[in-house]
Amino acid sequence: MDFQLSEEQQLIQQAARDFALKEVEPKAAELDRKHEFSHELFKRMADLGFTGTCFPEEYGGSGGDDISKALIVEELAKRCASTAATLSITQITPYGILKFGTEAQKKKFLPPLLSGGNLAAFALTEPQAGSDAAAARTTALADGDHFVLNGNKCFITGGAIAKTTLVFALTEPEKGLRGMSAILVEKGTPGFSAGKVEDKLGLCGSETVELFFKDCRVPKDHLLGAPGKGFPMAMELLDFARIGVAAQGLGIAERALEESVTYLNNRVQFGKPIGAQQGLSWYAAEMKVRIEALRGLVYKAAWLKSAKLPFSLDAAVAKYYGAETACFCADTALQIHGGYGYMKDMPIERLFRDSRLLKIYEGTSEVHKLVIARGVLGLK
Ligand code: COS
Repeated sequence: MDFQLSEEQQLIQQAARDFALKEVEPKAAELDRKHEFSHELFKRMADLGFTGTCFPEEYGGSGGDDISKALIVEELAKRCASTAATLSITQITPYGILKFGTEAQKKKFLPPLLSGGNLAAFALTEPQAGSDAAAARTTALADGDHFVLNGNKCFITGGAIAKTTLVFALTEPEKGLRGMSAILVEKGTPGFSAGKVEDKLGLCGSETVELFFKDCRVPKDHLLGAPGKGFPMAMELLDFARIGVAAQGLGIAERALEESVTYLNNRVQFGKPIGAQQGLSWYAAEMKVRIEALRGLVYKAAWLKSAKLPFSLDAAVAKYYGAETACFCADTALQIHGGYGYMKDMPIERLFRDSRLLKIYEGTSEVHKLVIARGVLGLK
C-alpha cells in the first residue's frame, strides 16, 4: 500500500492546480452570473490534455490513469464546479466508446472528443425516467440500414453543443430494459434538436438542455455495443461517472474549508479571531475529517478502476459521500461566514448552490444508498 501520488500524478495535479487558479478562477463568478459555458476554457483544457486524461494516446487521449483524472476534476472544482462538472460529464460517452466501441468507432469518434476541444453528451434521462432509468420511452426502430429515433431526453449537459451524443433508446420496445440500445448521434443530424438552456440553481456555468428526436435517422453502424444491452451499459458508464462526481465533491469541500480557514483566522468578533472560539474552530475540524475520509474514497475508487478491478460499489460509496461532504462543507462554510457568506461577492454562496446538485445528478443519494445496500447485502 502506498499513499504517495506518483511523480507523474503530482505533475498533473500541479498543472491542473496552476491552470485552475490562473485561468479558471478569474472567470468562475462571471460564468456563473451570466449562466455561460466557456468554450474557450474547454479548448484550453483539451490543449493541456485534460479532456482525455485516462484514455490511450492512440485515440487522442493523454495515456494517464483515473487518479490523474480525479485530481484534475478536484482541482477544477475548487475554483469552478461548473467547469469541473462539464469536464467530468463529457468523458462518459468517450469512455463508453472506448469500452464498447468497434475499432472503427474508436478511430472515428474518439480523437475529436479527447483532444479536439469537442464535447460529448450522455443522454439517458427522460422526463418520466429519472431514478427509474429503465422507464425510458425514446425509441430507435430499425428501418433498412438506419435506426429512426423518436422521443426526448432531459437534463443533458452540453447536449446542444456536443459533437457526439450517446442516446439510450428502445430498439425493441416490447422487451423493456432488455430492448434498450446505445446509439451515437452526431450534431446536425436532421430530426435532432435541443431546447433552451435550462435556468438552474447551481452549476450555472455548465449548459443543461432538453433534446428532441423526431424521425431522426442514424446509420446502424452508430450502434454502440450489442443491441439490447444499452441498460447495463448505461449502468457501467454511470459507475465511471460517479467517481467524477465524487472528485467534484472533494474539490468543493476543500475550497469551502480553504475559505473558512482564512475567515476564521481573520474575522475578529468579541476581541479575537472567530477561529479562537471553540464552537467555530470545531467546524473546521469536522470539515477536515470528512474531506480526508472522502479523499481516500475517491482515490481508492479511481485506483480500482485503473487497476481493472471491480469498482462499482466503491464508486457508489465515494459518490454518495462526496455529495454529502460537499453539501456539509459548503453549508458549514456559509454558517462560518455569516451574512458575508450569503452575499454574491464571496465564493461561498456559489459553492453552496453548486454543491446541491451532487446529491441529485448521476444518481440521487437515495439511489446510491440502494446500490450500496445491494452491494453490501450481496443482493445483486
Ligand atoms: N454494471 C453493469 N450492469 C449493471 C449495473 C452495473 N453497475 N447495475 C445494474 N446492471 C444490470 C443488472 O445486472 C441487470 O442486468 P440483468 O437483468 O441482465 O441481470 C440490469 O442492469 C438491470 O439492473 P437492475 O435490476 O438493478 O435495474 P433497476 O431497474 O432495479 O435499476 C437502479 C437500478 C435504480 C440502480 C438504476 O436504475 C439507477 O442507477 N438509476 C439512477 C439512474 C441515474 O443515475 N441517472 C442519472 C443519469 S445521468 S445525470
